[in-house]
Amino acid sequence: MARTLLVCFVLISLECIWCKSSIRRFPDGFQFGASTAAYQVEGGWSEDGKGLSIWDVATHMQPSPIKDGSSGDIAANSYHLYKRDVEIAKELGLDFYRFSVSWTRILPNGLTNKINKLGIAYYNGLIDELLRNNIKPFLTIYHWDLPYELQKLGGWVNPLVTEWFVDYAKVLFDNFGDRVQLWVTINEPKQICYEGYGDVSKAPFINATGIGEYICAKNVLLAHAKVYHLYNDHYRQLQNGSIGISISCTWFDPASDTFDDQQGARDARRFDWGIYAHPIFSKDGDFPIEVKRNIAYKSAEQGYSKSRLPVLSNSEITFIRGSSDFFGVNTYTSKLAYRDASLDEMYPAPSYSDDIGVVITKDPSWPQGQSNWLQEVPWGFYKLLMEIKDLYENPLVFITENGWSTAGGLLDDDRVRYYRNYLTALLDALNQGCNVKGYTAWSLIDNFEWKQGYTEKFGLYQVDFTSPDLTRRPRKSAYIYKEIIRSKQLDLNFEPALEEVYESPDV
Ligand code: GBH
Repeated sequence: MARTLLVCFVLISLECIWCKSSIRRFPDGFQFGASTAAYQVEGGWSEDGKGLSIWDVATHMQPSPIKDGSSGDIAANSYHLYKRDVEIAKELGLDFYRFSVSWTRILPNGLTNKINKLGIAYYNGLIDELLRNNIKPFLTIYHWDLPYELQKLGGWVNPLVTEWFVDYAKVLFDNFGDRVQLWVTINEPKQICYEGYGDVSKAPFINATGIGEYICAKNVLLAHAKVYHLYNDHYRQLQNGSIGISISCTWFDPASDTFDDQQGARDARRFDWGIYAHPIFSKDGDFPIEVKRNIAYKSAEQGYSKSRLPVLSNSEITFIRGSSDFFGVNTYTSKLAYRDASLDEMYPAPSYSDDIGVVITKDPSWPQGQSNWLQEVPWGFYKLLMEIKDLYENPLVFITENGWSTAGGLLDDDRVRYYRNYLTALLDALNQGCNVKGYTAWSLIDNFEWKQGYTEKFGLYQVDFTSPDLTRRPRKSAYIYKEIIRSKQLDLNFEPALEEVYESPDV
């Protein structure tokens, strides 16, 4: 009897190990894609009537704020090579390609007094080429390249930005909505608001933490919701698409299981992505209670007559709540968080970090990417998806970005490992009932990595930035991803023929 039980146990565990670690399937209808963003790949920065964006201005500043002094002036030259990009998407077998539109290619001054026909023509070319190849265009309206003319007026901290954004979006719906059925309004509010207005890690480098990122947050949410309602009220019936927002989500895990650290990690998650997700996806709307509480408390302590976090009125709460057909999750990594009694001296006040009130660390055992901030923590991805399910009544989720950086080279085994482990975590979440309908790799090709210039590579395809034709070549990870998409399953033993990867020596 004991022996029979033992045999049964061994067989069951073996099967579990097999089903968990060897081959697992994605559900029917699950969609795979890859992503880029206009400023990071297009180049053609002043061609055919395009106006200046804040990144054109930032990369031409002296001294340069960019690590390698580079710019997106040419980038991967997708403005001229988009047909090759679509060919790559086809080679990979993608269901969709997520790209963004450059606001100033369409509206050179940011406003609608002048619509640039050549800008419209470029995206028509890209969209039509995708459709000819049976690849769905997934269009991001705003991925960080604000018109410089609008920045002069304050950009995302001027409440009028919601109107500027709506006017711009309308031009896109009018011109592309007959063929585009997947839309993201805004890519990564936190990176726009905190990194651009609170800090100096993204243009326009405003450095007004504790105030700037919160004013921006309210305006971004209202701008997003206005565009959602515009689509909903005036375009959806005819064009029949879906429209959502992409929010960058880091998983913060408590550094210990004390109550304080658990609460601290939760506060960190609410400040990182809850501040944007809660108003849209929670049942009650509004900013998360943890965020409102912390900022109000600190503001009072610091002598402000009211909270530095702007209030959302009841009508604004209602207007924003539910304004998304899906939750676009951009996620790359996780961190550890703990409370520390000596925090008072640690961060300047007021500041975003002081408002959260935690210390952020990482586990040294986590594999490290080429980007400082990027560690591979697949179980953090799983926990993130489970929390989104629990907090927001299991919303429809698209993973709109996920990926790994290297220093370069075609044989990218660590990227392969990252994708496999993150997709395994995704399958685990699907098994727990998470409503994830699609997955997007960042990135289709190597590109301009913002302040890091070309020193960090995220591409499934390598771009040779020294060759005049910006040659694109598949990395090993491209062959692995292609097989995952073809078979709709994750086979951890699949190895592409190395001759295929290695036509010539690695670079
Ligand atoms: C995305 O940003 C962008 O959409 C894309 O343009 C960019 O090229 C790509 O990722 C790669 O960077 O763990 O607390 O230290 C992602 C921005 C910046 C979000 C780092 C997570 C880590 C914060 N990420 N951040 S923390």
